[in-house]
Amino acid sequence: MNKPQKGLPRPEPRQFDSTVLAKEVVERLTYRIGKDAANAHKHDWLHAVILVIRDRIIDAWIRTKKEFHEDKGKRVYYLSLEFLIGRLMRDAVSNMEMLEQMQEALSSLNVDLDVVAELEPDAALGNGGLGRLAACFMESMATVGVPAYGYGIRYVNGMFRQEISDGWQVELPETWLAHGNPWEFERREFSYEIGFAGKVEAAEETLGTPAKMKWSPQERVVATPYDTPIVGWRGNQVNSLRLWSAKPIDPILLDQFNAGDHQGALRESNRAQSLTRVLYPADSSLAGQSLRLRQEYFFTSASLQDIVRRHIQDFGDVRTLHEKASIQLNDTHPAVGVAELVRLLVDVHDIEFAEAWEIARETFSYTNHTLLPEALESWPVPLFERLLPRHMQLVYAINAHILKKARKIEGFDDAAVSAISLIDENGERRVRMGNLAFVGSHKVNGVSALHTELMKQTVFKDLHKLYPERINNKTNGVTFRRWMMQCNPELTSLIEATIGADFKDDAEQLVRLNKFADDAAFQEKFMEVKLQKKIALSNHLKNYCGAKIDPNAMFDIQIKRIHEYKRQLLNIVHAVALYDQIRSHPELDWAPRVKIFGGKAAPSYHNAKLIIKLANDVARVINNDPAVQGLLKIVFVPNYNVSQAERLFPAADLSEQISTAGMEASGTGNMKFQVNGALTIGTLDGANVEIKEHVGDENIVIFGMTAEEVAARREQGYSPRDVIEQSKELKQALTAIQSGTFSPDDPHRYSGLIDGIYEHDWFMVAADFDSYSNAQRRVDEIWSDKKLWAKMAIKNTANSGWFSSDRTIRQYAEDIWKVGLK
Ligand code: 26V
Repeated sequence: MNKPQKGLPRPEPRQFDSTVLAKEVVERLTYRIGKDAANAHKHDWLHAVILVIRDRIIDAWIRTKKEFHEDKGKRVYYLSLEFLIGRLMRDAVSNMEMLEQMQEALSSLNVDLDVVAELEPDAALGNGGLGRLAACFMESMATVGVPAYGYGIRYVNGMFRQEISDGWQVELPETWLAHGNPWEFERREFSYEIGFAGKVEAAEETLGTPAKMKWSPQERVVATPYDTPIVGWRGNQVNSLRLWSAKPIDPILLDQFNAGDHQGALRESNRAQSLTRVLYPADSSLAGQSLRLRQEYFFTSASLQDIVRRHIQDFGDVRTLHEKASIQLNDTHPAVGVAELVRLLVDVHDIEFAEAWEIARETFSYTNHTLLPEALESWPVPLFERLLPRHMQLVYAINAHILKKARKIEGFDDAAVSAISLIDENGERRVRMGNLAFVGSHKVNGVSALHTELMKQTVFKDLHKLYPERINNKTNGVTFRRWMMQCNPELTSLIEATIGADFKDDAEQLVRLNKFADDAAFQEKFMEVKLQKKIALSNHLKNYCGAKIDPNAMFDIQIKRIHEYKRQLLNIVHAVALYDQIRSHPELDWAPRVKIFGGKAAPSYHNAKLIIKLANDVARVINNDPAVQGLLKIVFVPNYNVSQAERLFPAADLSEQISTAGMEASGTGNMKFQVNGALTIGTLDGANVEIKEHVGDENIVIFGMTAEEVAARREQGYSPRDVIEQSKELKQALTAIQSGTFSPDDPHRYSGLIDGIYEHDWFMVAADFDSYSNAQRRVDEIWSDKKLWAKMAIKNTANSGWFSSDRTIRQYAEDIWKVGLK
């Protein structure tokens, strides 16, 4: 429907009816792509459809920009090294409320929208949760009316494509730009120069302390932006995602080239371009790689130069930046921005350090996404100093400023001072990016209630003492447009038929479903939708990876990055134990289960890759054993990504959220399962705690140690060997894996992995095993009572509304950004 727009009337409102759309699609195909309908490939149709939608979005985009310009309000800048967007077409059509008309238009041309939609590559510019959260936030900011810009990197190769070869993960480059990207617009006129290395000298006038300086970089590249429009629900507002690409200053050094030094002439150009070539495919730990620091500084500097340029253009005086701009640092990846903004203010705009520091702190805020020590970024001082000599000076200046303040406070001993220092002096000296982000921000947030408390008690304990008002909680959320309305239109229609359409604008209206939880007719319809989605997934998996699964079995799904703390291993060991039990007691009434796994391992993470191999080895044995046919099946879905996720969440019965308590900052997959009516089996970790509070204790299956118990147990020193000796079920399963039952070709393949459990079991797989196994029995019992299962599933969907990223964004807007909503 063509909505009346407030503000500026459109000169010529575009029409949305299907005959007009069909005509436009053919027109784009002819004049933009140069094909006629008879010769068009499916890709050409996709392209033509995108161009038609894009034009309508552009109308709203231009209007939004104009409104921003006129209202002169505060803007939000979301700086993130990752945006894990997935496909954009369905999101755009559906948010523009053109889905049915476009489907009709295409079918009049004998083209199936679903078929062409499948051809769109995923924009996979992120690793996992942190990147996907940034994508959900971009959509929610456009929906709730936050005037926002996302800033990141336009990687040529995003997250690698995972193939499974003989059960092992193989990484292949993902070339999402191969067919061009119709969503982006290059904006060369907003290019900036970015410097690296070189020397720092006193500036001509050396006013202020510490003084203004002149940095002459040894190396320079150009950052050129590409803008993608991000359209909110009902097309109300369209924000920009601005992604930077690195280009050489001189595209070709012609003289050098003509003089015969072909390689030399191209070297500089290649060096520049390699900056934005590839996303780092790790989600924790980084062995001090300078290319990564270069990427971080490159995109942060470009973004800050752009923000400052826009501010001066609109408001004239850089001193009011903090009143008109709020910059959110998505983890520490853009934390060097704190020093960069101070540099721009002091060295370029002649502001005294003390004032520059105040402006910076008022402008920035920082979100922490992990407490894992290996994922907390820090850079060796020599590397930082060589690459960013001026920033190193400023880090020292900021540090002196902070430590001076701390030393004045009673009870702040040497240990506390050294904990808050921006420089880690234990061993090789390193710059602590978390501390830099913390001191350079007026607000620092965690991503679930538990995670926020743990931040106060652990990594930021002493900084929290110094700045007790700074840490705050903003529990994550997910966009219901993608994670319910687009990926599960069947459920969306059922809900609309039951409680009306209000939930589409306000997810919390879903609570009205609570009163249907006991209604037999509704239960039947709800489970019928679930079955349909399970049939759709089964059909898909058959084509996609040859897996044959029975839609009537319980779909028990764990999909997320592979990491030891997420404990896919616990799930696999449980599968082995279950396999053993079914074979020993074939007479019992087993609930048929399909355990589905999906996820990528960091290429350098040995144990994570071994866990993938183990899942595949165990699958091969179990799936080929007639003794458990129809009762237990294991599937590893290759190349788990946003598009696979959209098929998996709606089809899930059981959501596995089984991290070692205290280690998963929030989780967002847990929310996507809940929205789609899966029951959670989980530990009291991250946002699971809050999911439990919302659905009620009786509608979730919780097991295992709490974060506090895990900490205490680690403190005491724990003997996994004793635990294993006392659990027959666990011992048998571990012994089977260790002795080569699942790896006859290499019987010792898993010795190291299983030895790790016996020797230290850092992730508490053994300690939590019996509790997990009992919880799984409870799941089986619930499954056997179809009405109870349906009721619990409905309660999950009904109480998922609070986990909308619209709620999260409103909280950021109110408590952190202090920005009005439209
Ligand atoms: C760290 C590194 C360091 C090495 C290079 C690449 C790289 C990429 C990402 C990260 C940080 C990963 C942190 C992360 O993804 N945290 C997840 O954030 C989600 C959103 O807040 C949250 O739901 C998950 O629990 C949390 O693990």
